[in-house]
Amino acid sequence: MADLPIPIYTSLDDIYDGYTALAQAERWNALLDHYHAVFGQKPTHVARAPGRVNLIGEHIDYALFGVLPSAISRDILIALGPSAAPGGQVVAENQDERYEKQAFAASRVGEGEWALEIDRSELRWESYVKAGYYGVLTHHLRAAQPKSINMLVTGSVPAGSGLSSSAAMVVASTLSFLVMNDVLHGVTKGELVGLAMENEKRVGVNSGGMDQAASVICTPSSALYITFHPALSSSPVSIPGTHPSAVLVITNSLVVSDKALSAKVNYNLRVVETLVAARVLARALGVRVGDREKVTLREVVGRWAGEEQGADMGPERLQRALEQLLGEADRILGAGHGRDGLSHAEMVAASGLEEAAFHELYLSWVEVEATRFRLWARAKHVLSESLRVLQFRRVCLAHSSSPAQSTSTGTSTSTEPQPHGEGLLKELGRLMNESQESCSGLFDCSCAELDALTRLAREAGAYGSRLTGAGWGGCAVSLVAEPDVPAFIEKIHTSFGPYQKLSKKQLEEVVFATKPSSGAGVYVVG
Ligand code: NG1
Repeated sequence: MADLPIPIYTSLDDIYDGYTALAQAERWNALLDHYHAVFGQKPTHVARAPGRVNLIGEHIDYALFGVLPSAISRDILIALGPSAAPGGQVVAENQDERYEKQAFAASRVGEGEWALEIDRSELRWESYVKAGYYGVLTHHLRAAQPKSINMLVTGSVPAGSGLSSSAAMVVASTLSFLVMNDVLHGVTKGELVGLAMENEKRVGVNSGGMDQAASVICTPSSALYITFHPALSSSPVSIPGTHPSAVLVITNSLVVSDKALSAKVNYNLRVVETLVAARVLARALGVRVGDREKVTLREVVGRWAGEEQGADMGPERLQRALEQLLGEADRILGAGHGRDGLSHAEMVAASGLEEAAFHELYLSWVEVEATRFRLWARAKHVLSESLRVLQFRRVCLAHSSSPAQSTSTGTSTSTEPQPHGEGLLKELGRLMNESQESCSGLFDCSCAELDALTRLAREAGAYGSRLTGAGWGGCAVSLVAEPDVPAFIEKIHTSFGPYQKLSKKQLEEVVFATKPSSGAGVYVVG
C-alpha cells in the first residue's frame, strides 16, 4: 500500500462515503467560495489530509513497534491556486479567525539549500505550513524556482486532542507544495509519509510515523496495521462487524495537550527514556549494539530473538519474543530501586557509556527535563502495549470475513481458540482497557480527566475505552455496540462534569461516533 501513488480526486464521493459526502459538500463549497472572495479567483486544487484515531498501540511507534490506527472523516483542507507574486511567495489564510494571515518566502542559501525560518518557541499554525514547504523545497526543488501560491486552510480535526491535527496539517501542506510545484507525479504514499515525518520534526516533536502513515495510507472501512521495522509496511485490519457490530466513539476530555510546548517533560522525554531503556536491556541481555547506535526496543527484541538483519520475524514469533522479554525487563530494569526510576548518573552508568558519549547520543538533539528517569515503567508499557496490538490484530483477523491482504507481515495462523460474537468485542475492549491502565500507570501519559472519561465510558456500556494519541489530554476512544451508541452518548453527556456547561452544538463537536475513512489526496477543482 505504501507503494501506491497519491490519489487525485474529482468527486467528493471518492473521498467520503455517500452519506458523509453529502454533509461535506456544504463545507467544501464554502471553502471554495471563501477562497474566491479572498484571492479573487477560483482555487485550482484542494489538498486533503484526515486526522486519525489510534485504536491501540500508544507511544510504541517511535520504538518501531506496529500500531493500529484508522483515519477519520474529520480532516484538514487546503484550497490552493497560483499567485502572480514573484519569487515563491506564499500567502496562507486560515478560515479560523484565531489564526492570522501569513505571508512568507524561502531564500536560497547555497546550491540546493534553502532557508525558511520556523519559530519553535511557540505553537504557531503557520509553522506546520512552513515545515511542509521546507521539505518540498529541499527534496524536490533543489534546483528549480518555487511557484508563488495562495492558500486557504480549514480544518475539522480539533487541535491538541490526540486526533493528529498536526500530522494532518503537515501532510496537507506537504501535498499542497508538491502539487502546486508540479512535482507530485511519481511520489508514492510511502514517500509522502517519510517526507511528512521529517517535516513534522522541524516543528519540534520527535514523533514516530504513525500519524503521518495513518493520514496518508488508510483506506475506508478498515483500520491499518502499520509496522516500521525493518521498513514502513502496512496492511488493512477490519474491525469485526458481526452481531452486534461495533462503533468507535470519540470523546474529548477538553484538556488541550500542547505536545510541542511540553515536549521536554512529556513526549520527547518518553522518547529518550524508551531509547535508553532499550540500550540498558540490550547490554544486560548480551545483545550487540553499536556505540553510536540509538537502538530501539523493537530492534533489541529482534536481535535477541535471532531475527535476521533486514527481515521481519512476523507477528507470531514477535509475540512469543515479547512475552519472554517482558519477564527479562522486569528482572533487569526493575532490579533494585529501578521501578522508582533512576537518577541521571545512575542512568548513564546503566547504559555502559561515558557521560560525554551518552550525552552526544541521547541528549544532544533534544531538550529533556527530569530528576528520575523511569526506564522500567516505560519499557514495560512499550513491550506490553506492543503485545496487546498483536493480540488485538489477531482477534480482528480471525473474525474478518475478508482475509487481510498483508503486504509483508503475514496473516494470523494462530491455532489458539478465538472468542466469538459479543465475546470478541469484549476481548477487544479488555485489551483497550489494559492499554489505558498501562498508559496511565506506567507511561504517565494520561490525566485525571482522561482517567475519569474512560471509566465513565465503561460504566456507560463501552466494551473498552482508552486515551488515543499522545495523551496528557485530548480524546478517548471507546468501543461501543452500534445499537447502544445513542444511549452511550447520552450517558456520557450527563456524567462527565466538564460537558455540563456545553451547548448541544458544542457537545456534538466533542463527542462523536466515527468510521474509518480514506487517506490523504488532492482534489482537482473542476
Ligand atoms: P498525537 O496524538 O497526534 O500527538 C503522537 C505522535 C505519534 C505517536 C503518539 C503516541 C506526533 C505527530 N505524533 O500523536 O507518532 O507517538 O503520539 O502513540 O508527534
